[in-house]
Amino acid sequence: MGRTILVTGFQPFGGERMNPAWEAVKRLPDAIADATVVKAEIPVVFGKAPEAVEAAIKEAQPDIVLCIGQAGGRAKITPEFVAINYADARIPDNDGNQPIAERIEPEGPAAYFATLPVKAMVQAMNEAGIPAEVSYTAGTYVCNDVMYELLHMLACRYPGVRGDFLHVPYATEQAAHLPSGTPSMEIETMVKGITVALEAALAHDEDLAIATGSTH
Ligand code: PCA
Repeated sequence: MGRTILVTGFQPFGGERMNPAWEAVKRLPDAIADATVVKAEIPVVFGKAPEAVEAAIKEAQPDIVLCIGQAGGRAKITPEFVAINYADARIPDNDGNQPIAERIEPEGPAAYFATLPVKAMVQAMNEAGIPAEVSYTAGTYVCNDVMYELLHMLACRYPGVRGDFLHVPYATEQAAHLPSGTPSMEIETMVKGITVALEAALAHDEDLAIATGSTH
């Protein structure tokens, strides 16, 4: 039997009319390599977003889960290496919640590392001509909340399912209304990058030992 990949994308937030994450996710093919791709749009709300991810996991029974969000200001597609047990919101979420300096899971570990092969994913994207790099911070807003809770639920309740979070830049359309020099990417380039990254995730149970780290 073929495998299943669950990919989620966020709704718009922060005054934007679109979220490039969901725009890219909804354009993904319905199959990648041997895997069926299941897509879900999730709210930009602390707590509710990971609940929506878990509901989609129960329904789709995936082998791999990749959640995707917008990181305005980043120039590349960035698979996230680590999620931290900490919520610190600069702006309210879409339900008006604004946690400040809070633990996500009071009894949970300080951090979880991605269980998808982030280095292999970045290498595959770069070889396909798509700007990508590993990120070592998913921030402290709803995306980190989703990544932390995803990896927590996979570790506690869904053994064998691998997961990660990936950030995409602003879409070109968004940058048209933003200050000069704001980095952006075409949605179609994101679609290609996410597809190649998922092919790499399917192909590698273990990550590659290649130098994708930083000098700072
Ligand atoms: N990006 C935000 C939340 C939703 C999204 O797409 C973040 O990086 O936390």
